[in-house]
Amino acid sequence: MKLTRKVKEILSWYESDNPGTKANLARILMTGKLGGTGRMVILPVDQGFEHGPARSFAPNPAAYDPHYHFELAIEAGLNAYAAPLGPIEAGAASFAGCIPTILKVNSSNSLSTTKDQAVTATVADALRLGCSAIGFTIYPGSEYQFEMMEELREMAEEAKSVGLAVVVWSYPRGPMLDKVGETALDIAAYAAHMAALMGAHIIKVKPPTEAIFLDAAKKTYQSHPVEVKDAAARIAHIVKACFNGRRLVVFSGGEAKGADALLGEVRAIHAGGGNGSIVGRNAFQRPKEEALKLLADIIDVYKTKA
Ligand code: FBP
Repeated sequence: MKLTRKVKEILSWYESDNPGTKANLARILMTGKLGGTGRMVILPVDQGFEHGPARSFAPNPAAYDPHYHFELAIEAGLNAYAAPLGPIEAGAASFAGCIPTILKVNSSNSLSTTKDQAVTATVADALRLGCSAIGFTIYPGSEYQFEMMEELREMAEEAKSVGLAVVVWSYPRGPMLDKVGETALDIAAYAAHMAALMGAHIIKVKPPTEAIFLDAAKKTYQSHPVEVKDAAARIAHIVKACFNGRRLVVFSGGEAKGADALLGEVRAIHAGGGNGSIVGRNAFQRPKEEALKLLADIIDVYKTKA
């Protein structure tokens, strides 16, 4: 496979990585209908852990079957499929080599009263299952944020040493953050930046709102304003926080919503220079044909020249 100039350029940003990690990043970037463009659409299916089986899969019961998600990601021409250990194991032989996989190595659940995650898989699992990357969530702002960051440091070091890429879900939450704070622009940029500081190859955050939450940051945002009303400008601000665009950043889809609303967000991500979307519920909670149509529309947005 010949890498495109764009993918070669992206790989050059990761100056310390070994050939194995670069090959795995290239695999993700070169797969699917967006292969070679530097943009990505990834299917994440860890919501069974995060929200429970019925909330995740009852809207589209076919999605109770782990093979369904591999098939959806492959048929839609996505770049990668991310999931915890069990679902990746459940399709490992049937789909070996069909699509890059990201093993989600920590998970939370809705029965927990603390903002923390358990480590539920290992780097050895990722290698055994032929994954291209590990995926790890941190909760900046939680009472356990520093332990989570230390766990990430250990797992990222190990993953990189054996040639895997590292994808970090950076989701601010914890005692000082209310719902507005969790997705405020300054907080989202801070969370994305911390993931970059921790050595993430791919950073995943929620699309930011126009709120500025931290009192300490308000003065700076007043003297150096961001066009907060413009969704593309907000995305561009997050991209800047990720080493001025030297790290890949993708944005999550969130709860199931109308196709127009989701496509509006995708257009803003595209216009703001984000690298793509990681869309779970909005994909697998729709009937398959509808999901394939929506994913094709998302891919079309990313295919157009910025
Ligand atoms: P969605 O597109 O379904 O939002 O998936 C993205 C994701 O990051 C999942 O990986 C994760 O399970 C979920 O969001 C967590 O969402 P929340 O923290 O809002 O419950």
